[in-house]
Amino acid sequence: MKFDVLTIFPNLFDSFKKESLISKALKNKIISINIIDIRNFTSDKHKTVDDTPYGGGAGMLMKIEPIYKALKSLKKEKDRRIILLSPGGEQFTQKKAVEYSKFKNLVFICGRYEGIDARIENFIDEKISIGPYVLNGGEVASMVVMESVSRLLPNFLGNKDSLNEETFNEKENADFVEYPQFTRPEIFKVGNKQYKVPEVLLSGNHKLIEEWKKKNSK
Ligand code: 6GU
Repeated sequence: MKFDVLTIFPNLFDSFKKESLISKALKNKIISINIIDIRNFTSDKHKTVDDTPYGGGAGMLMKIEPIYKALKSLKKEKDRRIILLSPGGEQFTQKKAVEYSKFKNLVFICGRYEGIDARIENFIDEKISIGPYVLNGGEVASMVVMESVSRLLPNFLGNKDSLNEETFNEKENADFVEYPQFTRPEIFKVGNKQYKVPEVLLSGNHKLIEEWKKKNSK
């Protein structure tokens, strides 16, 4: 899976790429993450990426040409989806993550300022929002989408079981169905309070444990 990310803040992705399972997946070539600085596709000496809206109104808009040129610079993959991250987009879900995981190449356009020149609509496949709230830009949202898609790819997770047992795999808006889990110590003390692990989980009785897990799954 190849991710291309068009952004004016390329450095935001540095630690995302360097840590944990994403860095491992990059090393193992299960994914690649290609960060494209939109500013490199401007043609004026000030490297202008924004301008005021026609007809007036608050704030600035991202200009269309640098984004278009950045898009044009990408190798045209056949199995590719061009996604604009925008608070006004369709809600991103686990079902959507599964759908995306079947592509070879996902291209993310990260909007900033008050938005992007609406003519961008002619050059994208879809608009996605990660939830009903407003972020400063699409960068964090693109990382959310990349992470949820990456972990669905074959060989991304070391332990296959942790994906199979997982709650809302393939299902949309499924309720959280995992049971509470505990690890050492058996008794966690804070002052004179004691927080104990449920007795049954220490019993070694697999039938009772399975029943407890089922009963305590939401
Ligand atoms: Cl994708 N972008 C912005 N700016 N805000 C958001 C969002 C995206 N998803 C939820 N809020």
